Amino acid sequence: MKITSANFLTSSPDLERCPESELQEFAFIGRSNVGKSSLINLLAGRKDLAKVSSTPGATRLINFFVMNQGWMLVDLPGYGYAKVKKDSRQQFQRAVSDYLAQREQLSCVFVLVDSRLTPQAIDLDFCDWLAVGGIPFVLIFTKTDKSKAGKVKANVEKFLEALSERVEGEPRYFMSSTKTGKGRGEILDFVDQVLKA
Ligand SMILES: Nc1nc2c(ncn2[C@@H]2O[C@H](COP(=O)(O)OP(=O)(O)O)[C@@H](O)[C@H]2O)c(=O)[nH]1
Ligand SMILES: [Mg+2]
Repeated sequence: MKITSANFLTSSPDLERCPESELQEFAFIGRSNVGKSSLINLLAGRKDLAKVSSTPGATRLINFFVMNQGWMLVDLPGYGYAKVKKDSRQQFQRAVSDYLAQREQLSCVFVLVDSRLTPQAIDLDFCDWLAVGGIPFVLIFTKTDKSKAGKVKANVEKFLEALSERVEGEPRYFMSSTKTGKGRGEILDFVDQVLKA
């Protein structure tokens, strides 16, 4: 799929204030600093669509972008950022879980995982939560240019193995690098397939 337009629509603090729209939504989520904003910019082919933030946890709203006037890219707040005050943390966690569990337009969640790391409980727990809720998700292992290919492969395998102990079936997964553009074509083609299904 070629991206011909990518436009910011709105930011919503909670599910109730998400936009009325009939477009299918593809949501992106992961730990702060996993490379979510960079990946969204790569997919959109824009340098500054999602702000590549140097202050992790700063983005606490659900951000909606209309792609090709035909689908919605949804940028969800990063999880697992401990320095946010407890009240506001609970507030945005509820917004995200409400959105994921109840948003009817949601077609698929892209869970971003840092390919440099061995399996992290927070990512596994989140995938487990999605699976239990019957929320469709796929994985994107990010920053693959930052480690040797062998290490990336080992981390991916370990993650899938750890996940298989908790979740039935192996999720589809992609590898990405915003430095080389790796993954862009495959991820957009996947979105295209879901839209056409
Ligand atoms: N080398 C490399 N750096 C990346 C990649 N993706 C993100 N980064 C860097 O990782 C940091 C966090 O990225 P950002 O997109 O802001 O992460 P976010 O907090 O998940 O939105 C930034 O310094 C990015 O430049 C990647 O694929 N390769
Ligand atoms: Mg960001």
